[in-house]
Amino acid sequence: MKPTLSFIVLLLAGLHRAEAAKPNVIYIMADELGYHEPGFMGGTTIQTPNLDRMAKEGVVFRHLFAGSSVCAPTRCSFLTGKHSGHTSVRANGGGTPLRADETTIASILKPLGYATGGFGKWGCGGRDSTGVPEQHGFDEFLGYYDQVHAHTYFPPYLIRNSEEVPLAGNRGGSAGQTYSHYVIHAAAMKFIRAHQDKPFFAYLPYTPPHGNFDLPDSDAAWALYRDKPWPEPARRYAAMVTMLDRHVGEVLALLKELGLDDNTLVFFSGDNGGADYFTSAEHPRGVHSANRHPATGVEYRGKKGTLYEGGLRVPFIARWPGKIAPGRVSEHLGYFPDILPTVAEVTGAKAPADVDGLSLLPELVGAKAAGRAQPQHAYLYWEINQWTALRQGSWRAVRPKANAAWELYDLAADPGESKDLAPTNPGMLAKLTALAEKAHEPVREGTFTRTDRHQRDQRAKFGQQDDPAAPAGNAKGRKKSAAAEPGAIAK
Ligand SMILES: [Ca+2]
Repeated sequence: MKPTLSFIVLLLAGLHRAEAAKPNVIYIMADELGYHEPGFMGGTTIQTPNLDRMAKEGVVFRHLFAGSSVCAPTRCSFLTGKHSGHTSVRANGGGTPLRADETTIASILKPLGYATGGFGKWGCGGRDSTGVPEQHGFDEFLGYYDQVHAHTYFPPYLIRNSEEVPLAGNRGGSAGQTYSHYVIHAAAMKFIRAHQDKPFFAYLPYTPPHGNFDLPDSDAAWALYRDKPWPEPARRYAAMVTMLDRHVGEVLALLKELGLDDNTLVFFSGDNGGADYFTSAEHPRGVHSANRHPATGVEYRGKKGTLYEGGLRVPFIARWPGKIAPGRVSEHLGYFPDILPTVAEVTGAKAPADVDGLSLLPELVGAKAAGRAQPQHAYLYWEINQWTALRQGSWRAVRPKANAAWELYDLAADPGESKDLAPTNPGMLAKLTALAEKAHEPVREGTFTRTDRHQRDQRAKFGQQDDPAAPAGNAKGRKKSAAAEPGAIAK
């Protein structure tokens, strides 16, 4: 029997509905936000009303660790689902590339028809390398490919799919008229709106509050902190976090406006542990207390760049109305490599067999809805520069230098890693270090076909153009007239 036209129409309508039902995924990653800085994590100095509301509407993970303690390696771990003993980007120089053969969260979603957009700091391959986002599943990526480029919010240009997008009036450093983050956020909002009718993955690795600690005086958030009794960088930092919080609120409001709330899984997290910025005698862990709970005084040792707990703890929220029960706090132990398999399970995409992560779906929606219990990691592993660390349950082995002695901590009794148990528990230490040895593979980085454009992007931090007559930027000089937020916030 030949299928009738009406049957075919019905069939296509059904397929369309099935496709429309595929959930959207948005991942917002702040650059540097400390574990205890947002209000929902105990912070008291910075206002984060939108994140606090998002936390109440979703689940807060207290022990969902970063993939690494600095920008590029943690992004690579996130994107590929691998721990840092298996990743290709373990250096933090700026543009170290993914290999051409690597799979990312975006590239597993492409075959399912997802629109894929990235907006912010890439950090997994400079221009003309094998690591560029448009070769790794992204239809569109706007922002900074190289992290050094991202050290200014007033660069003469951003990059979109490896081509330069000029930003008017910018001279690098703090000098300019077009605040890059406004442009990046507006593009992210536009992407979500443009793809409201098909499934999309929006990856928002936003650059605030990473330094330069810089935002236009005209930003509404600045008025909240302008007169605080802190050094100016600490006030700017706080304002950048509140600005970021406002933009998260705008993303959530847009989902509501478009009727996508119930069909969109939204994550928010930091990218690496807090840096203990703005320390003083009065605030030895920094004005904003990234790694010390302001109320309880419980501290995590270390900070960004180290592999003590403080280098890896990030605030983490997942929100999916109707699927994730609101107001829950999860004690599950996981890390960035878990995101790729989670997104794969949620969307029906195929995760590569060699990822190190475990899907978080049962922990997100409950074992009953997921149809199985949450799998637990045999261990979590990190390495960066000379550091190595491995965690198994509450036990943690860490080695701060290649030739240093391993240290051993029981976090159940000693969350601040203050009592080294290596001398008294050599059996546990030997077990963990044997696992660490096995977890490490030699790094295999991607390659560049040419490096001139990548180097140009690094120079753009200072506003320098290839034209030697172009004005150089002044990292110190703030242009007071800078940048109203484009009314855009894209319609
Ligand atoms: Ca970072």
